[in-house]
Amino acid sequence: MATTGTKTFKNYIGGEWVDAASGETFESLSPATGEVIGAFPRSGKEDVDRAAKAAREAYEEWRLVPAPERGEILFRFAEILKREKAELTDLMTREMGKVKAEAGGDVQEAIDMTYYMAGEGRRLWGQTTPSELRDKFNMSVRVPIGVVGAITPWNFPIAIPSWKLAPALVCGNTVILKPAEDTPLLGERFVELLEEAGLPAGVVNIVHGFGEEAGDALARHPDVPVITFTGSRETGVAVTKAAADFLKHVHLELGGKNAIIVMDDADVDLAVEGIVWSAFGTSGQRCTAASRVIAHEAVYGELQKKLVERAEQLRLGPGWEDDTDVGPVINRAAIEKIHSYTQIGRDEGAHLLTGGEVATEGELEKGFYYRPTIFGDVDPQMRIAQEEIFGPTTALIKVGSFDEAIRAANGIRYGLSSSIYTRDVNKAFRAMRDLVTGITYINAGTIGAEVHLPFGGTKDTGNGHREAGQAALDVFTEWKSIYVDYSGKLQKAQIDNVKPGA
Ligand code: UN1
Repeated sequence: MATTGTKTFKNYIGGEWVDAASGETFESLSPATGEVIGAFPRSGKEDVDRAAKAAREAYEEWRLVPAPERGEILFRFAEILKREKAELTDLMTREMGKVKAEAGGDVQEAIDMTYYMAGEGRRLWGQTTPSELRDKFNMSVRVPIGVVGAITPWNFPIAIPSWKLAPALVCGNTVILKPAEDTPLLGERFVELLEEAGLPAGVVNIVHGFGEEAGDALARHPDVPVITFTGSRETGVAVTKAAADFLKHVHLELGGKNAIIVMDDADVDLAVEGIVWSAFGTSGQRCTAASRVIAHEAVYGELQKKLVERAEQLRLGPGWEDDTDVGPVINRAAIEKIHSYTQIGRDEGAHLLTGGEVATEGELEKGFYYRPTIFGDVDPQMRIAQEEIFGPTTALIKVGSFDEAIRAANGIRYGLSSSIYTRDVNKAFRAMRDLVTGITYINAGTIGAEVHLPFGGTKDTGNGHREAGQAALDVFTEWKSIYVDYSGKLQKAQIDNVKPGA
């Protein structure tokens, strides 16, 4: 890996690498070993002020750069990400902890998103439509908004910055990125590579630090009209409140409590594969993770047995080792939270089938490893079936019918992803219609979204916006309607074209 040790990194503001105004730093630790990855500026209001000034100034020129030219810079960035894929993948196994294949997938998602949005530079379609008056031309165009504040999480430390920055930039906005304090080096590499792709100074800026300090200052800054945030529901509410006094556009991507339904006619072995991948991939630290399995009573016993067998075969270890199936969780607080839910599940009377403990054998003791955990006989109302745990824990719920399965799946505050395993086409289509989530999978797990479709959820998962796909453009542009009157005379809409007496 290129950059480990106790090196001190900087913020990037207006094309300069600079320390935080406070001169203070914080450390990024590897969740796999506890080793120090680097030290990063602990930024606050003053740093955000500087970044906002730089981004605001750069905006006045960047918005005038033709969109295809902005797209070409993104295309170069995608090529650079491809070149750096192996290095970023390795770094991700160390700084964030996910296993190599998944870390490679995270980087690939950024490559895909960046190419997709590079192409958008030659689309960014608006509409033309007839006018109700003669000699008049009507159209609508997308216009950039200004400075975007992007507050990104640690669980997809390269992919999610790309989901936010690639569309924001191609649309003509400038950006201040505040990456998660658990993965600052990946955030800094992302911005360094964007700089290499040829973005003018001030178009992208990075301000490191904590949510309550740098993040809060960004959400409150009057010159940052758009905030895009991925993280917990609670922080999403705090961001919304901080931004409210300025009536900012706020895009939120929050929690999930995603369910996989397994019907009596399902291919159970296929479902087991999908559940293991969706519940324990990324150690369950995806918003889309399958933290609930709702199984028809006819297959519940078989499914439970096979799932427990599979979970117990999973090998815990550092993400960079080839035979690791499940990496560490992000930090000490995470392991404590996950373990507290094991106790909550027990106290609620759910049946702990496997896992439920911190793994400490050998080298694992140095990092934050939690055994894949499955609870059986879970009531849909229990806290372990309602609250987001964000760890390798899933809850098995037994139901007697399709309708009961849908009710249980929908009976939560979140609405991100859902899935059903069935070979009955009628049930599949009813599920597609009735599951109240932003994403639904048929005969696949709850994870694996592709970049050219909208990503996001209903209810408390967000506030109605979507990222990825064409939908992302709505977060980073405003519509402007333009009327061109070439009649040479005053024409009054709704009046001149209405016949007397009509
Ligand atoms: C997230 O969990 O925050 O569909 C994003 C998936 C990934 C993205 C997950 N492509 O699981």
